[in-house]
Amino acid sequence: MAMGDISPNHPRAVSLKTRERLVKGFEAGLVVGEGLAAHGRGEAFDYILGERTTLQAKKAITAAAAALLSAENPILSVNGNVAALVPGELVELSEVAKAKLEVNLFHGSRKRETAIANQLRKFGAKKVYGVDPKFSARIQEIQSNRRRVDSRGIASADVVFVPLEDGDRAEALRKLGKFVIAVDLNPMSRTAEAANITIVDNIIRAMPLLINQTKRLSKNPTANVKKIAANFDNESNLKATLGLMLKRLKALSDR
Ligand code: PTJ
Repeated sequence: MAMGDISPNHPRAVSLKTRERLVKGFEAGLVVGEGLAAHGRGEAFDYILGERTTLQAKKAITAAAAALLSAENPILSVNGNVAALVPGELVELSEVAKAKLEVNLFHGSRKRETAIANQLRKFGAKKVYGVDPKFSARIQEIQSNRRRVDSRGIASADVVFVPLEDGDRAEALRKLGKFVIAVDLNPMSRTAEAANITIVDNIIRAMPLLINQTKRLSKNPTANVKKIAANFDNESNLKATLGLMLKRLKALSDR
């Protein structure tokens, strides 16, 4: 299907347009082939969720906004998929949460790092971390290319936002005492389990809500905001999300 051929009336228009954005990102050198596969896995979980933002996800979004606002050095980690899907939203969130944007890739490549940084700049980012070798640092506990971080960014961050993440990084960041916020449609992933706050929602739907919650909470007293982040229970929230998925599958199988 050629670009622009998707009718807004198509029953799967949002999903098709999201795929189109990723493919465009792949062709522009932002997304790796593996990123397309990762998106497919996300879609499968989203389908089970009913492609909607659950009450549990909304709670996690509010807690995530509170955690970002309570941080001293919050970082938004940017990979190829999110650079293609939500670049403008990442820039807006970085502004409202006063958080730095850092490019951090699993499938490392200087060329892609530069393309992603340029994409963020195109959407208004004034400063992008993770691309200047002068400030390159290493987190030994991480077993992938993601160990290469910016000394002014992830290395010294207290709160790290890691959307669409693979394997071991959330665990390693936790061991280093950092507060981790994940966005992952798979509530069973190691990242989802290791994070302090996991937003089980499609990044496409979650980002605008996260921006709004951050704007709203920024007007609240700091002590209240800190309490919201501290009171969030990730384990029970993930269990409730899995329960919802089961309930939905059961209802479908009983039809
Ligand atoms: O650009 P790079 O090199 O940093 O690589 C990025 C990918 C995504 C390829 C890399 O991080 C990876 O391989 O990730 P995984 O291990 O496939 O994990 C990605 C997780 O994100 C999976 O659990 C998916 O279910 C989930 N996911 C995929 N698309 C979405 C999503 N979650 C929320 N919204 C989505 N649109």
